[in-house]
Amino acid sequence: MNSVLEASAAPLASNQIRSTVEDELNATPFIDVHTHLFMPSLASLGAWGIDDLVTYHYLEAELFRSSDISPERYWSLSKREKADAIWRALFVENAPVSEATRGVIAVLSALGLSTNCPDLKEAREFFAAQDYRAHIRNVFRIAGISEVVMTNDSLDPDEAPLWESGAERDRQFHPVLRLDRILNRWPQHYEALASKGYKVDENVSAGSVTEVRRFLASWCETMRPVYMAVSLPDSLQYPEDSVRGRLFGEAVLPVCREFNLPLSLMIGVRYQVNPALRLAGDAVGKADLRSLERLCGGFPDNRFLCSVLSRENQHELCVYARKFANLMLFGCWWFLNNPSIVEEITRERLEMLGTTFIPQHSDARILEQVIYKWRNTRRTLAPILANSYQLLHDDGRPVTRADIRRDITRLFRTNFQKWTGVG
Ligand code: RAT
Ligand code: ZN
Repeated sequence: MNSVLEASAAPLASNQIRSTVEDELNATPFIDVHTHLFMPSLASLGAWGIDDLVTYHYLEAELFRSSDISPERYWSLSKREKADAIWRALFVENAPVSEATRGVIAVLSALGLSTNCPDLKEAREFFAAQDYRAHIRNVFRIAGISEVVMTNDSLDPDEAPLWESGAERDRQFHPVLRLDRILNRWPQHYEALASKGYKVDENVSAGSVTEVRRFLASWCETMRPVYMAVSLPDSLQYPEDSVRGRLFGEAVLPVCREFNLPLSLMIGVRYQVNPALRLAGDAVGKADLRSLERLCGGFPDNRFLCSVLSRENQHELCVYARKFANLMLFGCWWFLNNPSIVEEITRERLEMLGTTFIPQHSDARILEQVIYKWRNTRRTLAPILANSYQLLHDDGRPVTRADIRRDITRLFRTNFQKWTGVG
């Protein structure tokens, strides 16, 4: 055995555990299993730079609490003016202590930019000078991620033609076939399928179901996604005599089996409780996870990824993962992605599932957000993981650096790779 291997196999003293966990978290390149980022050939769809960072919809929601500006007035502004309004209200007139505002500060700091300017001039100049592809590589390096998973919509009129004309692949970006328009808003979108030659109708007759299967299969061939995905309301029911209920069982899950793809379910959104806020207008509700039980139990040959938005659903979600080996939990999503809640959920998952889950994804919509979201994940997880190893050590099992490395790699890479066949 060489000395490096010997060192990593040596039992750690109690006071070495925390720093070893921190080292290994920093040294392991993570896979970001759900984002809204786009590979360079789809760059026209993607967001990056200071104006996009500051107008992130998490920050738009916060603007209306700290400023008198009305949503109507805000939406009438240019992107630059919106960013100026948010910067003034949330970063100049107030200390940016919320998770989303602090994230912008962490990004500016990581990129060597000043964090307390009265305006965005310096940051705008910096981003304008970047070469996009080189900037992506640099951002991934700083964030400590090797690759990200995109969210790709085959019914987006701006996105679909880019895939159909053979968008150039990038090994750091994996596609995902997102199904929200089909499963959640069929009446508004079935005509888009019809216009492409699929014989579908509003009521999803038996013939329509076959045609949706054909549509999905064709997109699996074009896009070669690593999974299919859908966000779902807190009111989700399965089985259900509805468009979604029928398409789940008779179109989506069969095509997932045919192409050996997991289906990702993101459950618990209460859509548009305040439509004036647009993307920021969604809220959260506790879901009835018996529907998830029926999906996992009823389709044992399908694999599911699942993230649940309500804090109140987290414990039962862990219980279901103990019952169904075809269920992989991932991430602390959206309103859950705050250190206090991530800490609670991750402790619970480690206690109930060991290392058989994917602790976090970034959900980044703006490229540079991966810097702060992954920095925060590492910072929040270090004491939690260290505590688990400390308890193990105290209970009599020696813990080594090699153990810690294997577990962190499993949590942030191999669980996903095995589930999807990526890498
Ligand atoms: O976290 C978010 O940005 C949400 O708006 C949603 O996009 C969510 O992540 C989703 O994928 O539906
Ligand atoms: Zn998302």
